[in-house]
Amino acid sequence: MNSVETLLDVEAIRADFPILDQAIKPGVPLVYLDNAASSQKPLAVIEAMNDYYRRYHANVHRGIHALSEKATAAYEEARAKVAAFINAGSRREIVFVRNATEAVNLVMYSWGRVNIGAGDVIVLTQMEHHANIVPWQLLAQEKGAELRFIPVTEDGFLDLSDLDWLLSGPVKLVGVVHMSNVVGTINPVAEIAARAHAAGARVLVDAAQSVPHMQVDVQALDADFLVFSGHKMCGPTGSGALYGRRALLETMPPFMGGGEMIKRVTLEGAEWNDVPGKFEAGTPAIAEAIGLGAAVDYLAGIGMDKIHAHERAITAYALERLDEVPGVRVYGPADVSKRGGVTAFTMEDMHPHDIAQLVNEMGVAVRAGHHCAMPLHQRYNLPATTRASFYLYNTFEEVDRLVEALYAAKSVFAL
Ligand code: C6P
Repeated sequence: MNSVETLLDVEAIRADFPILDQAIKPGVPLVYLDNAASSQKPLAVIEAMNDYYRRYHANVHRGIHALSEKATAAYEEARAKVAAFINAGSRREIVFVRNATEAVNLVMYSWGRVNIGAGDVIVLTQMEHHANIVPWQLLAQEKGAELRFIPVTEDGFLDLSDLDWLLSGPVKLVGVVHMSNVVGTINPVAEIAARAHAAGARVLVDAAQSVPHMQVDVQALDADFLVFSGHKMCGPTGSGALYGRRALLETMPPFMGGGEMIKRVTLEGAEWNDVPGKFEAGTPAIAEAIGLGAAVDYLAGIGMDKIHAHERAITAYALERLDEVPGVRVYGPADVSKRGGVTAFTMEDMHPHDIAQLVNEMGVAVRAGHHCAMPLHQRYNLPATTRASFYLYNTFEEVDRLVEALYAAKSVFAL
């Protein structure tokens, strides 16, 4: 066993995730390596949500009765936990949303429609997830704005050599993924943000793959907006957050209209609530926010630096073992200090979907496809890849199981 693995006490962590302790069929234990799509949930999160429904379910910010006050306190406490987790200046800078996708759309509809016009420029990267491309394509079509893309090098890094040109002219927004969900690259967001700000642009960071796996500090990154989903970080589906610099959130119009986002309504018009209430129209996902708060407690209790170090060690081991398998090509940086635990690969003469299906027979859950990053796959002339993605509860033995399953899949194809 590797020393970093012992540092984390993975066996104790696995005991917190009952779902991991199962066989997908008799004698075939589950090896869950699809964490970039969605992580599993510890008991602490499941119980926090259960507790809310069993003991104090009520609507928030509306009632003056005991249950509503308790639910409101728990909901707002969850917001404060999320704010502290990413070092936001205040809990008012955290807007609860359903997921990272909704957060990007909120920024696009609210901030983008006011601040981006005909001829303006939006700079994105070739490694963005569709969630940080399609909303901007919609806006560019509506407004007549221009989209520019920072290209990706063969080894999976952003090619910043033409950044000065890309940032020239009326650039209003730079959108960049912190950690790629395909090649795993951790991008130099602080450097890009500094250059974007010098060019007069705002910066939106897609942190859907970084916040769950490493310490993220919105102030150190100097992000104007940062988005992530709860379900990839041990929290429930239907939870997520938009971080927005308070001064920006204050000036932005609402995304949706309805209850709770107003201070006063007359038949003639309405006055908006303070942030973040202005962006949370209607009854929110209360149990999900409380679950996300419990996930933050769980991850912070273990320590993001330890989690990151563990994943780095597992990824280094996976890269080494995958390299032994004839015909396997792994995409992304070879240097594990520059990447996270997302490992996309191809195997000669085998379709990525066939690989995923065959390793599933041996209990190994991986994802195959374009992972909602088609432009990045086009960059490598690939229709799809197979992807193993690791988290705090994965072991070195599970990497061995993946490699054994790949050898078995190869032998099926050789028949
Ligand atoms: N990536 C994957 O398997 P949502 O679906 O809103 O929770 O997250 C969207 C998203 C945005 N940015 C990045 C970098 C992402 O990886 C994802 C989700 C999953 O890679 C599902 S496609």
